Amino acid sequence: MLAITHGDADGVCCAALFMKHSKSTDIPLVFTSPAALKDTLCRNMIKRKLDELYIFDLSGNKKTLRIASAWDKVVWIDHHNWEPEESFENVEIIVKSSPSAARIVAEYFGIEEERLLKAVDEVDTNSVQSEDAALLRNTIGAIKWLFGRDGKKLQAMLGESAKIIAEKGLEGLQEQESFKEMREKYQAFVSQVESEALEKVKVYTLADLKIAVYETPRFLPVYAISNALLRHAEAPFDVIAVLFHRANGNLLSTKMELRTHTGFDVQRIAMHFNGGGHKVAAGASLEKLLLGESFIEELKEILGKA
Ligand SMILES: [Mn+2]
Repeated sequence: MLAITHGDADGVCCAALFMKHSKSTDIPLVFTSPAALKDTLCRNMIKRKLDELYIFDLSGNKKTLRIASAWDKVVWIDHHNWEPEESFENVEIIVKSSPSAARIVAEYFGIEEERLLKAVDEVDTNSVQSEDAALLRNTIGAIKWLFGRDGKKLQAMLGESAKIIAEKGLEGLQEQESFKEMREKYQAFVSQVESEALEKVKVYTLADLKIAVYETPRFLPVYAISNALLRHAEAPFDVIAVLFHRANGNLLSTKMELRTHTGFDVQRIAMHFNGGGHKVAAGASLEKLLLGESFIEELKEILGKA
């Protein structure tokens, strides 16, 4: 058996709920992203029985669906905006609209965890109000920030947080000493990100749309940038584009994250770059360097506005 889930707070909660359902925290678990799902599936087929596969909070496509269908039994639960192109008798796909994928996972397995679900709904829709939601967001944010460059450690720490939530709920996350320290460091970093975002963002106007573009080579939490930009003199923004530029040897790439303050459909833009997600939060991974200026040029064409 194998469970593959998204490497974010929602994905971690899906894993925790699945552990509760399985009455075991000892489940082979892999965290990944929609863009890396094909490789994650392939890598994890080797020397495995291919009996049962669970996929949570990750959108699929024709190829990943076909690869997943090699397992005897597949349960795929997601809340992103996509539709399976093919159906397989051994693959059960539950894709529907929901504030979090965790909420659909809980419903599917019949698990009552309203406190956790409320928190994860707030985090995944970037409308954090409660202390529970802030705790969840800051714990997973801290893990991704501290261990993002060390794949193995990141997997282990995300897995550890899922176990703690499964066993002790959000209180477990609150009490764990090592997590407390991580959250404190992370919160200091986030305040710094917020002031930098306000300083370094570039603002464009395309017809009646306000676009904010932030480019960076570092890992930064997108929600912090988006929230900080609410305080910008030109806010609210219809499109917030965060372009993460990466260099791997000679290979340059850009990870694009799109958000909106106004409910503008940013998924449409992401899809143009072969990405996806939700209408108000979407992204794409590009195997080339895409600078802010070029993004704006392409955006003009996409939106049909000169
Ligand atoms: Mn999600």
